[in-house]
Amino acid sequence: MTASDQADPVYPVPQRLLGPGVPKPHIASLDEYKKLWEESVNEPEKFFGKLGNELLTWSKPFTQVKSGSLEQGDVAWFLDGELNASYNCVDRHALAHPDRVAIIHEGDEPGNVVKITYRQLLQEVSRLANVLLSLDVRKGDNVCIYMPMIPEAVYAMLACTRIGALHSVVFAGFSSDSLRDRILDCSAHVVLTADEGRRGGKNIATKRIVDAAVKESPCVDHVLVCRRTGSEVPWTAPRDKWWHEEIAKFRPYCPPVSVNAEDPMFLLYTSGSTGTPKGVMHTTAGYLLGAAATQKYVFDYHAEAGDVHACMADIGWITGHTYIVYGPLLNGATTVLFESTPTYPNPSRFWEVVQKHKITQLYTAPTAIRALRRLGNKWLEGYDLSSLRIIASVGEPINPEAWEWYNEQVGKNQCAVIDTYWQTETGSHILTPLPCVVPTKPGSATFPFFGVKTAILDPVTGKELEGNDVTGVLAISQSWPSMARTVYNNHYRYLDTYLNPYPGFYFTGDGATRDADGYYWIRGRVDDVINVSGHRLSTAEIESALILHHAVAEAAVVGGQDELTGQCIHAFCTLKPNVDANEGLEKELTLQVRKVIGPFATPKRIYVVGDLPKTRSGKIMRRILRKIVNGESDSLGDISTLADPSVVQSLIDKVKQ
Ligand code: 6R9
Repeated sequence: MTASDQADPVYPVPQRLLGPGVPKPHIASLDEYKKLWEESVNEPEKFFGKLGNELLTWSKPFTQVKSGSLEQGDVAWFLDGELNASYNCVDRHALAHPDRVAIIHEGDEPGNVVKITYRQLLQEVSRLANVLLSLDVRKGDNVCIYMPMIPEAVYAMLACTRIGALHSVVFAGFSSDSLRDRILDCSAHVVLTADEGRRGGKNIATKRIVDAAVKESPCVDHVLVCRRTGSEVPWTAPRDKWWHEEIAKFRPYCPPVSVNAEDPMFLLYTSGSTGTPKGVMHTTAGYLLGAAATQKYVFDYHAEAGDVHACMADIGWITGHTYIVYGPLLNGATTVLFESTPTYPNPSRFWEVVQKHKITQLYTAPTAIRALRRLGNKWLEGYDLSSLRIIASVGEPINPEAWEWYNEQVGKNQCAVIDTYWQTETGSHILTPLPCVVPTKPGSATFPFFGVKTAILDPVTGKELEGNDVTGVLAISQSWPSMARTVYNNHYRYLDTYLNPYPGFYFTGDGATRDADGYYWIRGRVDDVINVSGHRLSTAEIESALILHHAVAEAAVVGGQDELTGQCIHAFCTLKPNVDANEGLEKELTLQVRKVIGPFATPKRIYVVGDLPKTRSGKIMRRILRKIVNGESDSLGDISTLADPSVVQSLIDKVKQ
């Protein structure tokens, strides 16, 4: 069964986005998108040569646009050009419009707002870059950043790239062990952190976690500590240094270091399906161009119109890198840095922030959307959300119910709803509607972005499935500027994970359908695809069916082993508040799946549970559920990255019942 077997509703672009009173869209018609996309994949040299000069400022112009190949794993873009990331994000805007607000910091406590102009940004980044130089950080060195969502975290990233150092931002929710592993893997000798973090009204012992990690990381010489809460923290002199004392020593200008287009820009560790986390490496020009172009076209960002862009992710993830920091700042934007949670001090927080800062683009994750939907519409009442034009989603498939709620309750049917599909490794969006031209289907990430030549492959033969109405694995058949170039110190693993599985293609690891209209539907990680008696089922599809039930808040589906059918379906559901798990509920939910998808999709077991295992960024860890249902609870691997590791035992107990 494919998505196109159902009559998927199609939502036209809201007329309001095309009319007066809103900025004229950068891409104005579907035909224009199609024409440009064709050019971008057929004549990438011409297309990206032009775009590279339009969106980036070069200290030495490039003469060659594209080189290398996916077959050889030696992809390069703009090979002989030189530039500086920090200059592109900061200086050129500080020169052109120094008083424009670059960052709005929305602190954890409502009302705790700080605005930083481009002039200030240049000064702060420069001071810190000078501090890094004084700590012996040089071009090509790796610097670890483990910080809360405060402006200094952004300064830290830009200070690194200003002097050609690589940042490795580690999400400040990781345990000290995970942090240690990431510090050791790239031999960082400087760690930037804060005394404490602050989130949802609680203090987080950031510096203590760093202390524990650094204790086992002999490579670290210096820990620079920013004062966030002012609480007493343990101190190890001379290793530890106060941020404010160090920056006071230096002038507020540091010349940017020109780097080669292909010089590494940053590392970002990401979990693979096996083994230790991989240090995904992005290089400078290609990454910057992907970030700049998607920010401009996918968010239809208009700095001149005073757009305010709010990406609610954490800077510790790729979404924060590309759409809080680099994409917006490259476009001279005003970007919101949100320190809190969607529900602190109450579930109106997002809407209060949208209203207060007149946000034009809102970017969040399906998990947040579902959580807010579950808490009820009353939390949106009375808030003026009319500044919004584009509301976007990322990180996992968005189920149509959550999509519709987002569209109706948040967008008031007047906004483009943008489901953006991409990965740490892709650097920037690869499948996404362009907001003012692509009619959307809830749950589909629609079409490829410029330069991305998508292919659906038969997972077994690797053969490309041509035409529409096909399902297989999603791959990309030629390089695009912002793709990751290697895994740090492990190019073999890079080839093995992404380029060797299907020679000549970049393999995403996701299953996908291209429906009868050419729309792409992400089916989840290939290892999340369940094959029951020869029927290929997407976990996302079953989850979507379950969530249609009035009692269900969230659902996670995994494949179990089954002697008869090969695999079978195990479904975990949490309920909406004030709904009780009555005796017949599990049966009702089974019927629900049968009704929505078909009898072949009948789950073998349905568990109504209190909570699901989630990462702190909100992704459901199906890997853990899969192990639990398959009797492998003794080899769950690292669960310290879960938002609440205690969930695991209750699930084990439940499955045993
Ligand atoms: C940006 C980000 C990547 C994986 C990816 C896929 C899933 C992301 C999605 C989506 C369906 C979307 N994913 N966006 N699935 N629809 N719009 O999340 O990067 O953390 O590396 O995760 O997330 O499975 O392969 P990352």
